[in-house]
Amino acid sequence: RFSTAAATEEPITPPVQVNYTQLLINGQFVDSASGRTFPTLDPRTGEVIAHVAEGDVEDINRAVVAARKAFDEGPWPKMTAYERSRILYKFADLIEKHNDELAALETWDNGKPYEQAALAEVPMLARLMRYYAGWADKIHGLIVPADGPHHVQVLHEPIGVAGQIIPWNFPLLMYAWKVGPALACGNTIVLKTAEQTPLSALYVSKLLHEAGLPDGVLNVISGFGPTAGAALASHMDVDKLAFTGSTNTGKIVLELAARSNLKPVTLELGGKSPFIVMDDADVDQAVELAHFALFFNQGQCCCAGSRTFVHEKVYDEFVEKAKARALKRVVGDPFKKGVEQGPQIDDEQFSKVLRYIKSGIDSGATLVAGGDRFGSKGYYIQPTIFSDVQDEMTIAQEEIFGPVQSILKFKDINEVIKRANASRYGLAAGVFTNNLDTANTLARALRVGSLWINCFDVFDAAIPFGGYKMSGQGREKGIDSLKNYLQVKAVITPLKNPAW
Ligand code: TXE
Repeated sequence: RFSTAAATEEPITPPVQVNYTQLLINGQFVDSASGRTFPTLDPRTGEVIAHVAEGDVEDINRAVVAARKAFDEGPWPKMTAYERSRILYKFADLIEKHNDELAALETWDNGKPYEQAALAEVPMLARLMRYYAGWADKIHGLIVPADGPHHVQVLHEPIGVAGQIIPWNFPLLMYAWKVGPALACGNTIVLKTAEQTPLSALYVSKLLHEAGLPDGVLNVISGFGPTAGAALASHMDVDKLAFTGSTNTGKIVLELAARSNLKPVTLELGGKSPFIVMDDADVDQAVELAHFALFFNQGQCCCAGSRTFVHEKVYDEFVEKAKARALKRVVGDPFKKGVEQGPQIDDEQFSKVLRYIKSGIDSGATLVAGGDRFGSKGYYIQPTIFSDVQDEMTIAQEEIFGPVQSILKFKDINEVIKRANASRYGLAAGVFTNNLDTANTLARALRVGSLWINCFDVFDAAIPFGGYKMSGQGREKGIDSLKNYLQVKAVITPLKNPAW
């Protein structure tokens, strides 16, 4: 029904090979105990890229034994913090050296534009590792002035074996957000990657070992959620769990953690983030930023600005310009230069997004652009826009996780605050205004973990990220992320001669 910016061409051959497909346990690439494998697919075509070892309960057990040994017997937690820091710095250098191979693997397995992976995500991975390398030798406890004649030290110790479960939308960045702080604090790790994107974590973990990481410190298990993931979440010898994924699965892993050994859990879950355009906004700039806030990474961002609230005074102009921008969006083979949008990750997500588009149409929202698959092969979807979206519609309430922008109209700031906050999620929000009072009011009123004023998706290593409400528990990145991986021990000694 609508024209689109680019046609999908025959897929370009990725400039990289798949070298690692086995599980990484105790510093060695090994087959799964069952010998089973599963295919990982190219989202551009649905064709098999490689068969990958399928980890299950027994493999998680083997990996936890290795991580436990590396924690209890060392050398990792017992190395000097400076030595740990140097390994992480060296790792960052190797990431930079292998930037293009890592980016190509990421694009091949995930479908994201190669330029984005090569120019932004892999460099960010190296940056995150340097950030955490810098922390490794600056983590220390306190001496506290307690009442009475006691010398009181508070030690900050690594928590132990960390279980980490990551999703497929930013495989390498999710890896960095989890592995970086855990290693900087001296923990050992069993990481379960997403079944859709197992390849880049195996490759980059090989580099980490080249940088000097001792065996057993980081174990990487490819496999499925209800088997390998659940085994990790419920393992009695895992001391901490960190999870990024859907809110539903977050509830499951939290319950598994509680029912097993009550391991502390950090969760980074779904969102339905508002992006609020005020009436003083430069409409062209607001359209561009709102477009980026939603469509970036094929719309597969937990913090996507997926409820675009536009003030009634600029609403009609905004909708027209948003439509023009969406129709100009370049969709196609993500290895091709200039492509802004590749395919969705897999058939399941592709079908889910198309179902949401149908639900938008059925519920009476106005389809302004897109509305269908793009091309006839792979999991591409047309950049889609709905206007006249109402708060109670499913597309305004549930996480679509695809290239579907929902535009809602509002009249005044108090109304939009109430409506923006009327969500079970609270991950992020965007605000577009030149008025300082408006910006400050919204910054205080919105119940979200990240608020971007006149910008969006600014992800510095030092900025904490996480959610209010059902978007999660705890924070990743920044100084707050270290707390997830530290135990606090109070050591109290009587002072025999308190006068001194
Ligand atoms: O997520 P899951 P899926 C949202 C987004 C998406 C939806 C479903 O809305 O459409 O979730 O995606 C592992 N025990 N997000 O199905 O199931 C799984 O193997 C332990 C938002 O991919 O949450 C994978 O490694 N682990 C999100 C990870 O959990 C289990 C990013 C995420 O998968 C498990 C991705 C179980 N029972 C999807 N079941 C974000 N917050 O960025 C699954 N897993």
